[in-house]
Amino acid sequence: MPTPVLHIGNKNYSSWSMRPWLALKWGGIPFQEHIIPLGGEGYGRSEIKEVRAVSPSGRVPALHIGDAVIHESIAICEWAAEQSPNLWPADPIVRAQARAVAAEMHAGFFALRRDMSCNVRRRLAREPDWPEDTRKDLERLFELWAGLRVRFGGEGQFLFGPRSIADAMFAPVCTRLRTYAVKAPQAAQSYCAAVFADPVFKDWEQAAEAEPWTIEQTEALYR
Ligand SMILES: N[C@@H](CCC(=O)N[C@@H](CS)C(=O)NCC(=O)O)C(=O)O
Repeated sequence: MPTPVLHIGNKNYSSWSMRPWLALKWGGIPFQEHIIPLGGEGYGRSEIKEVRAVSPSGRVPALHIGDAVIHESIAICEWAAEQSPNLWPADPIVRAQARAVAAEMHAGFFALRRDMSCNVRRRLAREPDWPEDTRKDLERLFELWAGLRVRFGGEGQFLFGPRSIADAMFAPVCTRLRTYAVKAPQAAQSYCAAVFADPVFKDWEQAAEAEPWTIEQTEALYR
């Protein structure tokens, strides 16, 4: 197999890129990364020229394996799990439940995503007042995480014990809670602390902090 190339956005701003990047690294799958700085002409309309050149949807991430292109973060994570099955829990029913929460993240939490744009390195001093739908997303998130930790966490520190794709899907939500100074219950704080302590996550975070690019509309939020 040719070495896969993962095309991603800026590490500071692209939460969808972080997810498969973590999954590929956690799975020990060799790949090259290619960063396309987001922002500027066509951004927000899936019309960035450099992105369209590598991804049929005009969005990153996109994984190239030879001539094949896999877009959508969850599909790339699933491909990673085919190479490295321990990225999902071993038990089929538990695995289906892990897929359910990964899908819930991929297809949902719209208000949270709308109001808490990913900005890994930023820290607000004070939590903004969230609208009702965002508060509801946060309540669902905290209930979901706490329930998974109690039911499946066992000795491990992650949602299903060891790291899984479910954690890759939620890792950028942890950074959002940190960025926007969200007052989270203890269980959510401990879970995010485990994500932040993960060495692979730290590599992403350090690269995000070192990036030279800024996206003004994201930085302008809550100023
Ligand atoms: N459903 C897609 C979402 C991908 C997505 O929205 N990516 C953003 C960056 S985080 C993007 O490429 N935006 C470019 C644009 O808005 O023009 C996935 O899961 O991969």
